[in-house]
Amino acid sequence: PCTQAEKIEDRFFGLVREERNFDAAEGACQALGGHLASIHSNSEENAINKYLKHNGNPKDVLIGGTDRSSEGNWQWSDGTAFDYENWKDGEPNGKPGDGDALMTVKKGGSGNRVWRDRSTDAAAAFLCAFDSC
Ligand SMILES: [Ca+2]
Ligand SMILES: [Ca+2]
Repeated sequence: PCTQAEKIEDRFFGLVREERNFDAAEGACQALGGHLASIHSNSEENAINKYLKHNGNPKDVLIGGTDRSSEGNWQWSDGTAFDYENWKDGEPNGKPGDGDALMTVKKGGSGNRVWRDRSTDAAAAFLCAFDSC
């Protein structure tokens, strides 16, 4: 995906449209030298959403958030601070162990996206982020 990755702020983001579950997606991003994407601001998310829109705009896109190690304590797989969030109303709502992966999902036809917690077993397209390409 680095070949089609887009530079947004200081990182490169690459969408993979093959559907994988959380661990397989994180492994695939790591094999390419990155991690599943973390998102740290509204402006960054807006730019990411624009990129997704230009690349098929899958309904669900897995990114790197997980609360698997401590229910309700969300962390990014790249180790950066969980300092921004954009949950859909009523989310996260997974039962412990059953809603430990973060997906950004299309919100109506607006092109905006919001976040939902889903099972780490749920497969979806996924977004990797790289410090360099
Ligand atoms: Ca959870
Ligand atoms: Ca949920």
